Amino acid sequence: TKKSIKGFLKRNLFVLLTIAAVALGVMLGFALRPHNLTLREIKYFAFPGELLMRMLQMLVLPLIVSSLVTGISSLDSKASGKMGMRAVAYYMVTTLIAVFIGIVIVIVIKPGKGHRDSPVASSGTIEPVHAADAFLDLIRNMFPPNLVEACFKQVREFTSTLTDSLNATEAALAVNMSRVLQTIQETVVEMIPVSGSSNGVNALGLVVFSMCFGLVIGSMKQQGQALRDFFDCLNEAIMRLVAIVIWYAPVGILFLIAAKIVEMKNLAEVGGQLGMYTVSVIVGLLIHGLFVLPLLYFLVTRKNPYTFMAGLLQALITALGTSSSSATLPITFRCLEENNRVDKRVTRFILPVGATINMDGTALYEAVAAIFIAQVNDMELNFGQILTISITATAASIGAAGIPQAGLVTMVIVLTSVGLPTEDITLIIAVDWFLDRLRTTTNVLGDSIGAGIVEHLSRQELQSQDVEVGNSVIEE
Ligand code: DAS
Repeated sequence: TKKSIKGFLKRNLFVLLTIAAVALGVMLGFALRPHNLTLREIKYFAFPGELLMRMLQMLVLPLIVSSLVTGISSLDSKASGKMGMRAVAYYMVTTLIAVFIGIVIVIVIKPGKGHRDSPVASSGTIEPVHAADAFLDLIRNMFPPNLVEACFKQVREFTSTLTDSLNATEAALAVNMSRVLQTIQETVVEMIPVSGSSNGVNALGLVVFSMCFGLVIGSMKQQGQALRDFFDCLNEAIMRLVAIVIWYAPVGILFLIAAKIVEMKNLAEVGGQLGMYTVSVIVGLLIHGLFVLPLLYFLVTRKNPYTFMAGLLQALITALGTSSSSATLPITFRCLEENNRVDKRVTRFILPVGATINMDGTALYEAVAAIFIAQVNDMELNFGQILTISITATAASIGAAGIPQAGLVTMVIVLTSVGLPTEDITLIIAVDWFLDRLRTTTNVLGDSIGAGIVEHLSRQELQSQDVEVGNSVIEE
């Protein structure tokens, strides 16, 4: 048995470390709270966590492109079309179920009835820059969350240093060129907002481009082989980097969680309506994540959903720690491929799309929040308005980027659609950081279960592809 315990520890080392990190983070956070750290001290303390976020974000961009291109180009267009349809059907069905659960719960619990609470103020003072900040910036910049932005910035800085050694005409040219590069950089950054610095927009454009690119390469047969190999190799290399980052993940998660606990407002302040609203969202997410999705998985595959979910534990905890489904994507890939042995052709195709558009947790939360705000304003919603909320909540979840608190921004769509005051978003800001973590975890769970379901439904196409190409493109 000593041997089997050792074997268990070895197999589950990272999961155990990650769970230990969460526990330690919570303890450390509560132990430090009474010390009333300044904002600056908290920022330093959070630094190891911030680095993890940046490392993961850094990997996301090449990961999305390479996985989608290889995933799609390795399937024939008929197979990828079928698989895509199944994924979209799954996304729609599960998102609508999530919205439905949210609506039922918020109508039953009625968190917004009674006297209106005043919103719990959120803090935020700006402090001057110190030498230590500059140093941390240096390390921070070693991990650019957006590789493309980083490339352009580099070239631009290089051209502007060149200008010193040139004559007037050349210098003018170089300055022009530098301007052009800056414009390109800004445009590209707008288009590819996987970075934590840009806010709001999502990676949809990138996903669409990569899918089209993959389809085209796939149709090029032999001619496209070089590109297929290139992206396949790129994907493999990125996944190896992920395997390294995974060693650091428990440390990062520990500090992400501890720092958040240190800086959060006194929870005793969150009572009354806001407390009930929080409970409503949590109950909804739990029902969806622990019962509905597993049931769906079981009904389709006839396999144990909780075993499947156990394999995802690390990704789920990373989602909890980072509040970002796109930052979690590298870990989600690893969990599905390594632990749950989901076919790589499925994960490569389905996961990047799911992380971008499929957000069950966000949809549920949007519906609950909108109806909560209506209740607070004593506004009776009729059936048509509730229907409008379910449609716009779905749209808002598709439109939300996989970055922290993106759902709070897209809330505006839902509120305006039924004439609710958008400034009432301030009512729910105080607890949003917390609910964001939970809904992100639900989002990642939904994407992963979706990959499992689509794999099961597509086994025929996958098998016939195996026979056709001898499965040479992607081998284990
Ligand atoms: N935090 C987001 C996510 O990454 C979405 C949201 O804010 O709802 O899934």
